Amino acid sequence: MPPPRRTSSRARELPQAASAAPPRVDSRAGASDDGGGGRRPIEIRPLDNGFALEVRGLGLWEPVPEAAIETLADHWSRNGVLVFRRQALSEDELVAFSGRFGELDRIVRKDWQSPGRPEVIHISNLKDAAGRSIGGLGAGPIGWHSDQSYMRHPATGSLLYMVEGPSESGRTYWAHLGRAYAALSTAAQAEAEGKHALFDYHKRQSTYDDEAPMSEELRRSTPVVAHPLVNRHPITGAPSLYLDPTTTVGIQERPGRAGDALLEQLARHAAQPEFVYTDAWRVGDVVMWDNGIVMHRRDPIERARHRLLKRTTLRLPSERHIVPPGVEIEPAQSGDAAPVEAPSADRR
Ligand SMILES: O=C(O)CCC(=O)C(=O)O
Ligand SMILES: [Fe+2]
Repeated sequence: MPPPRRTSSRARELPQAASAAPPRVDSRAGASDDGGGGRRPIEIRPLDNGFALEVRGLGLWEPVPEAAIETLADHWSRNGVLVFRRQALSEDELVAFSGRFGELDRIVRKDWQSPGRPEVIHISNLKDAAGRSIGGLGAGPIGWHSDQSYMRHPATGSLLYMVEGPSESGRTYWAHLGRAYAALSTAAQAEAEGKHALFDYHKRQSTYDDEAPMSEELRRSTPVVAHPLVNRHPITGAPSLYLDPTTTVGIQERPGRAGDALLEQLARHAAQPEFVYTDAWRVGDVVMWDNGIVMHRRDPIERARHRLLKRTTLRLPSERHIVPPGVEIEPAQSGDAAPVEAPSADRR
């Protein structure tokens, strides 16, 4: 396959809503109580690199008017990442806000779940008095991935709320895969089209800090699945790659090295700075992202710094978001998978 074009100019030219940022949106469609009986307008503005949008003027702890939710849902679906600052949320409030955008997913990693709300997981490097992690993902780096890509029916909406943590380390990065696709050469686009990547949670789990070896139960409930490498946005029709180098183990139509090479090339292309949004975390940040059109990664967390984020996971509606359709792959096709059973539940 010819090398992907390194320029991002094409991404900027394309009038595709899923890969182009709005110039500046000042939405008065929804507003929240200003505490004095009045209404504050919400303001939505593009952040660095255009696709991530910062939303100002909403306190997510209070009921957000339906018109504002509709505006946010539309921007989320088209752009992939929404950022809110200086929030202060109970777990009930985090769950209530998240649930306005899709059905909450209850993950089965009991060791990551909040003792108070099973729909919330803790992402943390903290340990309890017995030396056990209070959440998932430890302190190490996490490579580029897409949450739940290894599920046949992935719950593609993720919300992270920063309760406590450093700004100097543990940065998270989101790469827009619609923009990355748009900047590929025509030949590279044709090469990716019609292919299916194979996703294996076993590969991803082995990269985590602070994790026991995979249990038989976990192995059985996460058979290798295949998803299209290119999906189209249900509203705009804009094509987007579906990539997760931490989890993919090949391409169904290109067994062996050839498939691996194509995946590596696409992942390298998509991780170029022009497709990536990052920001230093601040306490009170809420970031919501759509795993159907972005992938993300995290830097390691500095030693001796405490970090706690709270996460919810959503089944985003496929009428509004790309939800990659998956099929389970028999062990013989994927090489090393354990006996296949229908996935009983979802993970991260
Ligand atoms: O710790 C982070 O910043 C990101 C963790 C992550 O990948 C996730 O919550 O899906
Ligand atoms: Fe993640």
